[in-house]
Amino acid sequence: MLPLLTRIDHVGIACRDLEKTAGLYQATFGLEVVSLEVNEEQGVREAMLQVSADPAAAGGTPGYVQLLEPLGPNTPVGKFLARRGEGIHHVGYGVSDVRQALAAIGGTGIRLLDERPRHGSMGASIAFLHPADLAGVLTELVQPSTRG
Ligand code: V0V
Ligand code: CO
Repeated sequence: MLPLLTRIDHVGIACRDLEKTAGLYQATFGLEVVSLEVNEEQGVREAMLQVSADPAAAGGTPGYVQLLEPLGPNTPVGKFLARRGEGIHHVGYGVSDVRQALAAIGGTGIRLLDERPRHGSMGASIAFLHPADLAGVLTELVQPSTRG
């Protein structure tokens, strides 16, 4: 079987205060915010902090820390914060074709939270897999944007 996952794209971290937490990660690790977006469909305000300053050194594509602040209590991240507090919310893996990956993974019986791709950070196409079927980890597939 071909490896479907090409790389670790990001670690998603639920936080209560996006600016404060981004400042903490910047002060502690020197990470820079490279993208700041509101995603209404996902109910979040999110920041991507690039982990490698030199993508070439990381094999061409950097990884990210994604900080997630909920847009309200009745959103995935809002519910997570209420139930568990701040912490790791999901892991995002790179895939070369998210539709193909969904079809292949769906065929194994793992529950797909998205039957078709959604709009993700920085123009990516994303889809989520159910945490209860993957050792308690909410898992995201990320097909990065091909636009510059
Ligand atoms: C909830 N649960 C989780 C979890 N969230 N387990 C592991 N990781 C998480 N992040 C567990 C929770 O502890 C309960 O387990 C159970 O699921 C039901 O909890 P709930 O609060 O009632 O939650 P649900 O069922 O309403 O929704 C949970 C799911 C939902 C995972 C289905 O959050 C979802 O569809 N998430 C996908 C979308 C998303 O998360 N978007 C935000 C990131 P027990 O206690 O019953 O055992 S957006 C993003 O990453 C973007 C835009 C990007 O990267 O570009
Ligand atoms: Co994500």
